[in-house]
Amino acid sequence: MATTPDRFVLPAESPPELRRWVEQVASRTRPERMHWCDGSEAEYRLLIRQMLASKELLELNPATHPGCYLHRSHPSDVARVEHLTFVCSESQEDAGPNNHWMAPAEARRKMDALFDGCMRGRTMYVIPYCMGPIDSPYSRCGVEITDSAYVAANMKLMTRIGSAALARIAGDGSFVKGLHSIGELDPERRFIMHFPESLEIQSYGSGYGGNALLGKKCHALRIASWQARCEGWLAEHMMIVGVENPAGDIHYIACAFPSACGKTNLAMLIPPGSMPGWKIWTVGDDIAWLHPGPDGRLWAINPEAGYFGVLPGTNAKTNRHAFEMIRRDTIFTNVGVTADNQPWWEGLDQGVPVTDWQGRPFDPARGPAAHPNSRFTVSARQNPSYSPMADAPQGVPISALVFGGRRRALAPLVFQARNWRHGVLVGAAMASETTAAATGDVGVVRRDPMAMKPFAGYNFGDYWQHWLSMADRVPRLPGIFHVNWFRRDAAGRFLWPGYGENLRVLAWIIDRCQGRGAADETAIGAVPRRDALNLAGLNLPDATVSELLSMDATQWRKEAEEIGAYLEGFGSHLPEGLRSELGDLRARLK
Ligand code: SAT
Ligand code: MN
Repeated sequence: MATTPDRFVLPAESPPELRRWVEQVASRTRPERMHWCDGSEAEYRLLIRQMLASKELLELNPATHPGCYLHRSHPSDVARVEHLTFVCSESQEDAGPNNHWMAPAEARRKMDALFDGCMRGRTMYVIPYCMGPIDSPYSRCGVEITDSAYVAANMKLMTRIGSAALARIAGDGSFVKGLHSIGELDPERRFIMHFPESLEIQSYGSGYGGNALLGKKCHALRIASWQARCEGWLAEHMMIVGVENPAGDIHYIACAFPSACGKTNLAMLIPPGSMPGWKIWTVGDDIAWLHPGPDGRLWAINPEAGYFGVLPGTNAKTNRHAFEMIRRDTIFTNVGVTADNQPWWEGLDQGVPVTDWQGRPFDPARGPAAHPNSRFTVSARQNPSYSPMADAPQGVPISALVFGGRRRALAPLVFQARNWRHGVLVGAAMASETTAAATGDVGVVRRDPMAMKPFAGYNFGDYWQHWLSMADRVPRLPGIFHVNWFRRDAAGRFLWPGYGENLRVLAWIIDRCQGRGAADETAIGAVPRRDALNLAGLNLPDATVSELLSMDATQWRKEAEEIGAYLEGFGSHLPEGLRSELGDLRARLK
């Protein structure tokens, strides 16, 4: 085997285990150059200049969008590829029926062959990163090795990279090893492999989002969920928001919705005019790491430092904060462009696209100008509602956990689980219509427990048991709620206005956490009395409100059957606590 070219200088402050691994990777992948990321602004600008020169990035209109660039990914590489994503635990049972599994030895053989010489002529970037505030005991570090400058630049915006992370790694002793190459961007030679037992990720053949920015879904959810189970905490697909009431009290809520179901919009919500004095503080928009705190409550940090948000539908009305923050220093991926070189996506209420996301003259007959999963990457600090608590090492105390999905029928606007165990069932039973965030059909209802179907790094049965066990670890657990902003009437129209008006529902949730907020106890949980929800100024017809808050026992009996069939698929791993909780639900629905 060839050795590492001695022209590569490895930083003296890097721990021996890291140096050994980098040398190993370099001798397998044979890069032309090696660059250790220090995370500086100068380095970011250098990466941008290089990508402008290689046409990986195009500069957007510097007058309207200073510091903004467009990246067009390969047309076959526009979303996460769940069918090519594997959890490679020693035993298949540990991965569970919820994951694709490959034996670690086989996965390594496959990946070794793909990585062999794959960085010839390219630069290898070594990116030390920290998920979470550098000084938080709850943060965990990793190093991503990649041959993509686009990945390096995105990692700079999305996480805390560079020297401070490297120093922490040297102190921590362990780190997640993430190896990535865009390869040939060939869908036939594309795999995202996770080795939870050895804290490793190997990703080949995709340059896109969750497949390539390894700190995000691969580390902060798949690997971290495994670590969290071993260490007694939770790594969840949840946004975190602080809701400030007119008295100035802030309550923190964490919400799990599947990809492209509005977590980012909710995290940056603008209170409606009819709720003066209310304010929203964004802690995170996608991922929460939840730890039992010293005071007996559950505390959350956002492991990320930036947003990788969906563009279509984003405008001054639906998400003014996002709209404002992406007018500068933002990387746009797969959007259209106007004649004066501004980024354009469907749902933008100004401008006309002349070029589509593939760089062709825009022709509506060929589909939308922006890809439905087109994204912005931006530092969280540009968000006008950025919470200073996002940098607090201890995180924020969580008052309520909220599950939700896209469901045109069945689930009422909001209900509260009866207790923690029932809440775990509510999360485990989540279902949602699929979106463009992953390749495959859009709009099909599928089970997506805790919005973690694509992201749980181990057997869902064991994962639910771990959730149940939090009751023994956390004396003052948050309340658990379920919301559905997407219910429709017989004609297919949305019943609830959504967006900023969702604050009305959050206000009821906070009331409930404080022992207020009138509700009717139903078989599925506590549903608000209509006078307990602030509906002032909405002009919703009575019939609409009734429908939004209705619970149809016949439909729910059928749903309970389907939940039962789904859960039983986990066989002996299904916790007894969940099985009996479902039995109780069935009995209440009789
Ligand atoms: O592609 S990502 O996984 O980063 C975004 C998402 O699907 O939520
Ligand atoms: Mn997500």
